[in-house]
Formats: sequence, C-alpha cells, structure tokens
Amino acid sequence: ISDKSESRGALIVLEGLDRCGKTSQCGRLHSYLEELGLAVELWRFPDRNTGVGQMISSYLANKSHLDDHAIHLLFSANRWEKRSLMESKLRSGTTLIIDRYSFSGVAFSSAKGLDVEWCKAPEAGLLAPDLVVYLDISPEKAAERGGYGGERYEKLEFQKKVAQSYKALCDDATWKVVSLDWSFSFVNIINS
Ligand code: FDM
Repeated sequence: ISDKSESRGALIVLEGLDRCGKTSQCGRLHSYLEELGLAVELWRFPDRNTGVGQMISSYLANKSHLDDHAIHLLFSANRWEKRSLMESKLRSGTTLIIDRYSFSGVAFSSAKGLDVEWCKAPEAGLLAPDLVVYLDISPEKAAERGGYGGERYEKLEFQKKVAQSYKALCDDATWKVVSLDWSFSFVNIINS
C-alpha cells in the first residue's frame, strides 16, 4: 500500500515453523492493541473458510493429493481472494495482524524443492507488510512442544528444511526475529 498516511492501519505478519507459538502471540498482540484503543483484526492464512481454503484444508489433512505447484498456487490464490478486503480494511484505519502470509507460501513450497523465484512470482502484487515478526525456534524444540497435530507438513525433517528456507527469505528492513530458544539464551546469560 503506497498510502502511508497516519490514518491507515498497519499490516503486521507473524511467521514461523509449526508449533512455534505464532497463534498465541497473534492473540496476545491483538488483545494488547485492542486495549490501546486501536481498530485491529486478527486474520490467518490459509483462510480455510473459502472454497479455495477448503481445498487447502483437505490437502493438509492428507484427504486429497495435489501436485506441489498446484497447491502452491492455491495458497497464493487464497491470499489473492482476500486482497481487496485487506486493502479496504487498512485504508479505513484497521490494523491487521496476520498469522502466516506469503513468506509461509515461499518457505514451505521451496522446502519441497520448488524454485524460489517461481514460488515468489504469484505473490507479486499482494500487499506488502509493514512488519514481519519471525518467531525463531529450533525445529527440535518446536517438535517437543506437545507434539504435532498430524497435518501434512508437521514432520521434523521437513520443518528443518522450512527453517532454512525462512532464513534465506529474512529481510532486515521489515523483519524482526524473536528468538524462542529460551534454554539457549539462558545458558548464554549465565555464562556471560
Ligand atoms: N502453508 C501456509 C503453506 O505451505 N503455504 C502457505 O502459503 C501458507 C499460508 O500450511 F504447515 C502451510 C504452513 C502450515 C500449514 O498452516 C497450515 P496453519 O498455520 O497450521 O493453519
């Protein structure tokens, strides 16, 4: 959105591996901004409520099988079908907190071996976030957190590849990386 006037809302995206705690943090940020009196909405992608979203949901639950390129384009289409609503919300002053966005699309598909530039192409023209918060947890720690729910991508070996793909996408201008490997930071504090 080129309109950077104070009246428009901010587009804030949270990204990270499965089980990194994104959904809880999105909820906390939402409550916090609401308490400050801001107009704020919490969104997520995939949005499983649309027709495209239902196809994605069935794919993730292993109830249907799709070519890697085809599912990639469906994830992207799921963002495109929400683009105009997103723009009008932002223009009318509502801040949007989004649980996953284009970066998930590129990180997860390129972790399967698809070409990164090919993965990025259908995202061109979607609204650019003002801030991306990446919750950085090691894949091993994420896997320890109460186990995965059994969806298609919730496997340690695959999540390790996704973590590498995310690192390659990280852009210092809009990304803030929050380290969640508490035990590691704690050891560092004790040793310093
Ligand atoms: N995912 C999510 C993708 O592979 N591409 C995308 O574009 C998006 C938005 O879908 F494993 C993956 C990431 C995750 C899965 O996400 C479902 P949630 O956050 O668990 O619903």
